[in-house]
Amino acid sequence: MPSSTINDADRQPSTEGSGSADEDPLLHIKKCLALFPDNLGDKLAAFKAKVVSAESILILTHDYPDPDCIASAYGVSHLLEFWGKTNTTISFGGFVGRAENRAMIRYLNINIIPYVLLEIKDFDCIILVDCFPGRNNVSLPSTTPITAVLDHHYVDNMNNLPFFHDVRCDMGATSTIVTEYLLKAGCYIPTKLATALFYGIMTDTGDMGRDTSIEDIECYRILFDAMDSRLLARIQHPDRDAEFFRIMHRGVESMTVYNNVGHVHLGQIISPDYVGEMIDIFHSLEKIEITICTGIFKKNVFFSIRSKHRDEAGRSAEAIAKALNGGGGGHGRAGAGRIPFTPEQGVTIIDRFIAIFKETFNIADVNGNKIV
Ligand SMILES: [Mn+2]
Repeated sequence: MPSSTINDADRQPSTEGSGSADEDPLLHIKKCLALFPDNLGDKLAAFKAKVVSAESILILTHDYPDPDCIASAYGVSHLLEFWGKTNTTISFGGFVGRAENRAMIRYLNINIIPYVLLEIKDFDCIILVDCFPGRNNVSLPSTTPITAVLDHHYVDNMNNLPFFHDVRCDMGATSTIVTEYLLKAGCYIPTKLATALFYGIMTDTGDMGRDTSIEDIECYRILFDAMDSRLLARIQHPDRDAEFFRIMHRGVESMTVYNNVGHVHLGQIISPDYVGEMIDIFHSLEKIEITICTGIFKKNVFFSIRSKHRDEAGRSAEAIAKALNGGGGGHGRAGAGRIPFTPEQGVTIIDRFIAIFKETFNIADVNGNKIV
């Protein structure tokens, strides 16, 4: 294992004028480590102590995974391998619908086993990444003992939890926390992993445009030097199936604007991650401040919220979901949730959802205008 933490062999020659020939090549990383939390070493040691004696390790992400959780799981499995643990399995509930995320898994050769094919009792160590036990986006019985959790979503109460946890809601991505662990551990980050973690930070922060901390930016810079930008471009611009355009068409026809709040309803979708994909496109509509996107998948309303300038997306997602007996949350500029409904509620659920979000955003008396 090389001692360098970045992939020097694949690094492009720097065009920057800074730095002399004998400058320490790891100087930037050393500076970056100084920005990381003082207790990072303790956290890393505590995490290692919890997992290193396990026989069989499961790394689980949230259902319908996004690049941040896929990269985080991939990074944790690499760190475990660095510590001599080769018996790890990465898994998630649901499936990957979004073309970019499928491309990421394919081009980076990330080995993922669907949750339905696993026997939980086969594992003596379960690590959750980018999610927290008990949330409605994790496919795991509530009684299953958890070993460790790495996450950046807000959690109400973290007192007296029986598992290791590093939950930092001021981080834009769990990939940042995992990158810090890899750097602190002195673990080599190969090109493909660097590409994955870079893409994880990039997507969760909307290209560094929202919910970004100084640590996200520093990790992003380090990973930029170590990743493969051509590979990243292939992931970002995958071929799409016709269903993508049919769903987008329905979104355009449905989009309704209430003052500066836009709502897009995608109808029945073949995968819940279309909601997160489409909202980022529609949120670019001029004069829009807040965008809400909904879609129906397997008797659930899946929804996402984006906010351009006000840090209220996650809080609003949580409040709206709660009012309709679902679950939701997120960050300042991006939130999401899921609301289960019965067949009897089926015809009215979207109308009720609209009434609740109009109340939440103080537009209850505003009539909407379609964009087409
Ligand atoms: Mn995330």
